[in-house]
Amino acid sequence: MMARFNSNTGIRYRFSANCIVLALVLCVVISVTGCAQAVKPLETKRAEVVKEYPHDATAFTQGLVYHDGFLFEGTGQKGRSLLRKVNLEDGKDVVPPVPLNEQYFGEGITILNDKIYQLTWQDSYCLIYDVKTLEYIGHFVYEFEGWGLTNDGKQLILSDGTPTIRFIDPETFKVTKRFDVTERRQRLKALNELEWIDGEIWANVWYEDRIARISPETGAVLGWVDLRHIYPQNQRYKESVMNGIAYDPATKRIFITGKNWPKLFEIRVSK
Ligand SMILES: [Ca+2]
Repeated sequence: MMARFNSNTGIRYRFSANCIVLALVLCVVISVTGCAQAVKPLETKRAEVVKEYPHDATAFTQGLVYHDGFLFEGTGQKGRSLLRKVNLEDGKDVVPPVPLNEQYFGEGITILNDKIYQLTWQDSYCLIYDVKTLEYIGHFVYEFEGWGLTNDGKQLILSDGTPTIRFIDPETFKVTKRFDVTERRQRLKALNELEWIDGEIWANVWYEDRIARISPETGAVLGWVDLRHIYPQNQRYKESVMNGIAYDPATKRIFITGKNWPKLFEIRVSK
């Protein structure tokens, strides 16, 4: 009896030991697989140039929008900031540009409900114009820096040069939602010009010729668009960075340009 009892106990011990080893192996496999997924980089799509257009090389582009067949552009620098309505084909002004007060440094623009909204960098004013006449019709004040601006058809969406994106009610001017943009849980710095493209927020990153595609629900980066090959660095000066995204939803054309770039590019990004 004793021998049989000991034998059974030995089998049980060996069986238990085998189970523990198997469980440890499974844990290691799952852990390694999980780590491999965690460090896998997000997809980067390379933009292809479809067509080139002239762009005013004196324009220090801070905001770019396509609306009703024309480009609208906001430019920066104190004493030189403008709001412009531009012909796509030749890059020339359709109407005389609207100068900002000399104390303002113009930033991002967007068009919502027939109004143009134009941020000023550290001046706390969002200027509002009639889209048909470009007449100034009012402003609202905000308590953060103004960099990029777009909208989702209901809310203004604003970047301030940090990872933070704010949604702002265009009637009450109150912040209704905010999040920090993250890539693999790391906060993304220096978000600049914005565009709403097919349910995503696209943001170019200051000093980097690349665009982050951002979830408007979570702030997570969904992927990247690489533009580094479009306007070589050795042909421009330090501040002449990519900074302008516009979208024509009717034809699904995407346009990009930058500060003092002599060209504006229609690009195609593979699905
Ligand atoms: Ca834009």
